[in-house]
Amino acid sequence: MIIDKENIASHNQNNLDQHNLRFDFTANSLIQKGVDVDTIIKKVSDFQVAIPSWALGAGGTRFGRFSYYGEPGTLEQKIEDVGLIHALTQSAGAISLHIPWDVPEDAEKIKSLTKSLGLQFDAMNSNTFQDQPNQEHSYKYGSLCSTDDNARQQAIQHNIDVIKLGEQLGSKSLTVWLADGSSFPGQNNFQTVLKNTQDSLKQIYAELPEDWKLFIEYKPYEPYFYSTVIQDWGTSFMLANECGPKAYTLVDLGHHLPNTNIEQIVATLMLKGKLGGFHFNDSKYGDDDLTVGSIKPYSLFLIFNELVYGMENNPQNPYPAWMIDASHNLKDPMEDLMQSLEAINSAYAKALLVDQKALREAQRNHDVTLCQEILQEAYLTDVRPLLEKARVLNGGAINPLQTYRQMDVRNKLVDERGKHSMATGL
Ligand SMILES: [Mn+2]
Repeated sequence: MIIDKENIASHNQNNLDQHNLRFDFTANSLIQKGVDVDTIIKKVSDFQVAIPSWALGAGGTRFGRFSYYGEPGTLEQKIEDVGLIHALTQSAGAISLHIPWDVPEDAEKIKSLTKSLGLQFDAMNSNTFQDQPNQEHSYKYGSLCSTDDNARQQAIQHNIDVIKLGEQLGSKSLTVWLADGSSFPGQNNFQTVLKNTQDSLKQIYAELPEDWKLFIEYKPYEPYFYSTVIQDWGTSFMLANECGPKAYTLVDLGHHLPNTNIEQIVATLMLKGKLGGFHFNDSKYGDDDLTVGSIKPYSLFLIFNELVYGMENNPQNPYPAWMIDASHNLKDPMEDLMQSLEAINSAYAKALLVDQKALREAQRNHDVTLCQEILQEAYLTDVRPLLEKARVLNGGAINPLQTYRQMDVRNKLVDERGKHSMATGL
């Protein structure tokens, strides 16, 4: 199923008068305050977030998985789903593949399908956190950290294979999320598993093409409950430094203990030029993988405030790779992803509204009250009309979620794919 721009434009007609009213009010108010509204719209338009291939199927928990109908059963269908989201939102211009869940049978065919939908390939994701059928050596007790040389070598080779596959598709980065760890004190020798991991990552890094990046994720617990080898940003940062200039830390919002000051981590990494990528989601307690902005929208804004500052002031840091890494246990994944995209764009636009000059001045004057006022002034601005404008200018929907429902996309996909199609993934 493909949604063309004329179809979207005709749905936009119903919302156009309302949009124009709202936009004029917001834009005029901001222009009065000296805000360059056109630049903000342009920046929001340019901001593209990758959708991971595993996000289009129903997510599960340790207790089960409730399917919904019309799931994408093939890689082609997953790419088509991202294409639908991108057509409506104009802000999901990339897909991130997970290997081995999404090995393309014909790389060239997949490449041309992706291109025809206006999508690019984001980072490739390797998987050494589960055993595959017919796999020779088990990862039950670790992969890149393993004290079993055969298992470790197999995990290194898998990552190298993923790089090779990514090269065929035109991807430029590899994300390593390492689930290695231990569930009981004494199970692992901390120094041995860290040393093994460092050595494995260096071997993978050595196979990285010149124009590629290696992203190293971290996580304090889960799937193991006592320790993970790469538990925090500091460990990831250290490993990235050990590997070399093409290796970076990747921040996943859900991979922190409650109340961690993530915006400060972002600032530290960008100052050091080592923030490579970002995974968006939201959480209440742990790695809940909830819809972005559904629990802590103000935190998301504060994180974007540091990202915007870093993108403007830290030329030593490359432009980060953006991806949504959420799980959809209850909602239609496509609806959920559109809500996440809206929250991301909203936090970004609000961060762009922060009066950086006034904030610097207030900080210099130790005017703590004013510092807070400046942040709140930006945060409390309703930026939705600006996001609508950014979409409309690119042929997207004024209201993507409403348009998706009016077009009855899900039911059409059920007709096309059947009720009980299943997406690969956890
Ligand atoms: Mn992640």
